Amino acid sequence: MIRRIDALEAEAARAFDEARDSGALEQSRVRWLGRKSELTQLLRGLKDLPAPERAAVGARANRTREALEERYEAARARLGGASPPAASARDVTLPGRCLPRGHEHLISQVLREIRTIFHGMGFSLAEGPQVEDDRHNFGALNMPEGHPARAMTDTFYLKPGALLRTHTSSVQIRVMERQAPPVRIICPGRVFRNEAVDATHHFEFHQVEGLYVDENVSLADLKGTLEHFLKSFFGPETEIRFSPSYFPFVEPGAQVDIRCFFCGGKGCAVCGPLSEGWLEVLGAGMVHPNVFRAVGYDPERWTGYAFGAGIERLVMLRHGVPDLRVFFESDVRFVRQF
Ligand code: FA5
Repeated sequence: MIRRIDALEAEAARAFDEARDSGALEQSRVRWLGRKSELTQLLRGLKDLPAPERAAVGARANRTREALEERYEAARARLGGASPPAASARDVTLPGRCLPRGHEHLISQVLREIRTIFHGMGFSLAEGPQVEDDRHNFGALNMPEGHPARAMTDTFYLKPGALLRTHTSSVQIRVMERQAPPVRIICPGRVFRNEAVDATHHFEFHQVEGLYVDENVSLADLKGTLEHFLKSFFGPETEIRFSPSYFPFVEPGAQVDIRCFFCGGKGCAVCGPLSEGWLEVLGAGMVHPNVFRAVGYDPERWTGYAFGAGIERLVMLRHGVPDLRVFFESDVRFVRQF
């Protein structure tokens, strides 16, 4: 075995000395000194040798290893190469690997922005359940059983008496039931309607509701609040128009339009030839006395306004998104743009 070690040392030393470049030297290092090299295997097998032989062979093999390591270092210095990297070495000069980062969806960003605008006007946040009962979605909002306005929205019923809320106005009722006036809240949230899906309609979308109840609240307060909101959201130059509309839970009721961004008011495919350059953005009005009665507020003493806006429609207008279906499709090419 000693003879074999001598032969191995001679062969390996020659290979290191004759290496022409660092690639060849590295190959020789792996072959003669690497983990699977004959010398390493031999050192590992020492434990199986009889004791007297083990000492002699071990001493010889270790000397050979040291000699070969020196020979290798000399060859490396001659070729001007770097040592092979240790298993744990890290090259700290390499550029870091970028991990993909997610971010808030545009709808969530806008909901946060809307909350901030209304917080600035003293509104606090209220939330309510998406699965509602008849009273909170319809009855207490002045739409008793059989009221024709119930047909204005197609409702998803889960079972008799349990439905997916069709608007966030249900949260007004829940808040007024548990809180005495004054009330000044916004309620953002998801709503559901059994509607055919197209570029401006979805069966699932977001609304933000607003409600202010106090003594002597007037239509002028409602106008001022909505003007401030719409100018903060769309920009200070935004032109706003109020016109009469009908919702059973307000009297008088109003529709609020803004001047079409796309055509500047001339009339186009977005605002439609009949809208003459105006785009409807929300519904609003003074809270109907029957709503106050339903929640135990005295309509002789308390007055209030309410409004409700569709979030996707607001976002479509501000960001020029022509089809609201993209908000629900989770296509990262769209999501990453905002
Ligand atoms: C309502 O839901 C009333 N609750 C709003 C309200 C609150 C009026 C308080 C008065 C006082 P309306 O059905 O018009 O109203 O819906 C409000 C907004 O939701 C619409 O202006 C529109 O922006 C949006 N919207 C309605 N249907 C859809 C739909 N299918 N897909 C996307 N957005 C919709």
